[in-house]
Amino acid sequence: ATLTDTPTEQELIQKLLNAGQEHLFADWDAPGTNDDAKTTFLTTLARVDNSYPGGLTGYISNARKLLAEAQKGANPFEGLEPHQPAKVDLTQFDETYDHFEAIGKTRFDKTAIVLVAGGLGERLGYNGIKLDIPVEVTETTSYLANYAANLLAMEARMETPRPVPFIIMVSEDTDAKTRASLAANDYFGLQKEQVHILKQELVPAIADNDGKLALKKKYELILKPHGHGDIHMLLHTSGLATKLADEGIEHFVYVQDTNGQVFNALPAALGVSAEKDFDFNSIAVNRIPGEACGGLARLVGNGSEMTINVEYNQLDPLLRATVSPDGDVPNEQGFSMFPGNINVLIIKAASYVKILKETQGIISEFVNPKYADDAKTVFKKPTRLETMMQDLPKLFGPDEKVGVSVFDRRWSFSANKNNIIDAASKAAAGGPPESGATAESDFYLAGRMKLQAAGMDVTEAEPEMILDIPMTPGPRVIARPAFALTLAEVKEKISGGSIAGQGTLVLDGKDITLENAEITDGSALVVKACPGAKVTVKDLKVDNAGFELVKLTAEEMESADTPEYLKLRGYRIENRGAQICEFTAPGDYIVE
Ligand code: UGB
Repeated sequence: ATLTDTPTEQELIQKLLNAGQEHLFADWDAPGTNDDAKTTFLTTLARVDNSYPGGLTGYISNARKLLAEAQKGANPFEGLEPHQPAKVDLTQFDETYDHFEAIGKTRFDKTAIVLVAGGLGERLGYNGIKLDIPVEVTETTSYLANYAANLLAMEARMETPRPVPFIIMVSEDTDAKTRASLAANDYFGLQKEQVHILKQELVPAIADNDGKLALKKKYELILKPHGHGDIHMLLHTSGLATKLADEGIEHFVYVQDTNGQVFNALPAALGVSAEKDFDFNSIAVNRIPGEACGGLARLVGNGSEMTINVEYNQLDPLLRATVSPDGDVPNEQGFSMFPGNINVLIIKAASYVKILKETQGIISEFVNPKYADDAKTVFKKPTRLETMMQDLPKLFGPDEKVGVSVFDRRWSFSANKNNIIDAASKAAAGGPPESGATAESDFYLAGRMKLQAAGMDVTEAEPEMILDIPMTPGPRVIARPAFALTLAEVKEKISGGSIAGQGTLVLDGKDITLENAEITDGSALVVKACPGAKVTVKDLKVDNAGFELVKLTAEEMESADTPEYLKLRGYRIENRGAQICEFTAPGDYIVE
């Protein structure tokens, strides 16, 4: 390279030359030719150098180490046998559930929510950020709006309300659009100061076992995402984990970008974390064999044990080599042997801060190169180091307690991760489609589960196939977080009544009670009450044209005028005459 650069740039170049990266600076044009490209290249190198703890040379040496292990074919599970983890079973709405929920709801003022939203969602193929996709199209609420509403509802239930810290991890792919969405919607009612955006940087791809950084072309690195595990590093380097812990936060809760169910399980899961004093609590579901969701197991051997997520691509080989020669096969209930990780994690702040200080938040990186030769010396394409946020317990010692809280699958988890083609083939193979339609269908299902828990009579509509994806079209029930955050609250506010088929019920507001409401198939009732409006719906029979679920025609599926968020579910929902009762001034109201 022709070193016409600043001293810091020269230092960086020298550092990289010493680290075997001569190829980055070979064949440089003479000064005056392509100078802009050179500057951009050096700026990128400097940015990565700054963002990665240990800098680029640290990254290169970590890569060499991990690549050497991968080349040797080291089995990360050598000598380990999977056993059931410490579990709390919350799959039933029973006394245990009520017990933990009651504890959890007293913890909202000591909880921060961390949303990892740096992923582009390549499997979904949506042209925007996933947080902007509506989780439901009855009222069209985006994932981000839904998360924010849950935070506000948590605040409304605190003895002394305080803002729930909301940390959003973004990446170059999602940063601008996430900020734009927050700004355009006035932060969805949150205070700007309670929202903390942390940006993860991409990392350079690596071309070979010597850790040579891969070039797209002269003066341009290939950069790739480093995985959701970056959140730990960013909470450390930003100082935010320590700051929030100092301000009284006792638990950090990690959620993914498209899981509309997560806040259903949160109160009880927080209760488990608090009562069991878990340093790390993984929310889990009964896993379907072969599903793209890791298995949570207690790995015992080599003189120690550790409860950890075994990622979905590693689970079957581990089971085959140890406890299940047939691999990842269903048990009597049709589930996989180990609970499925849905990447909703609750981490105790005190232990977290300590571990972050000890490790700088670098969470157990791994590398997964695809080799072109048997000797494993050539890669098919450049690889990179990755991290997963659920790997944090790998850094724990024997004193840290890791546990698993198992919830009903559709109560706590239904993501929107797959495009309609892939979702249909997943469904055909007997697995969960995890698509736009199923995520919405499960959103309503959770609403129905709430009504049923309160004793309301719910008759489900027949399942339908939309674009070869099975979904249950109703009843479509939305119990907004403002209405109730816990099952206990739903039970207090709803008694008697029934809803059937494709009936719709939307409840939004803290002081709404429903006594003996009957919503017939296809009818709809929407009740919204502002703070201070006390609404009693009593002995009301709702029989109207309601909301209709209308499948998109082939033409509409093709048309550029159809919003993409409708195309990814294959239908829209139209108001044909729903009864909408909206109370915008404080007072006592009765709807009969
Ligand atoms: N994400 C980031 O913020 N940054 C990144 O660099 C990458 C992702 P995916 P994945 O619950 O179904 C996870 O890609 O990695 C965010 C668990 O590892 O949707 O295939 C991204 O925006 C797996 O054990 O998931 O699998 C999104 O919010 C299982 O639990 C989140 O990270 C699986 O999720 C997840 O990213 C699941």
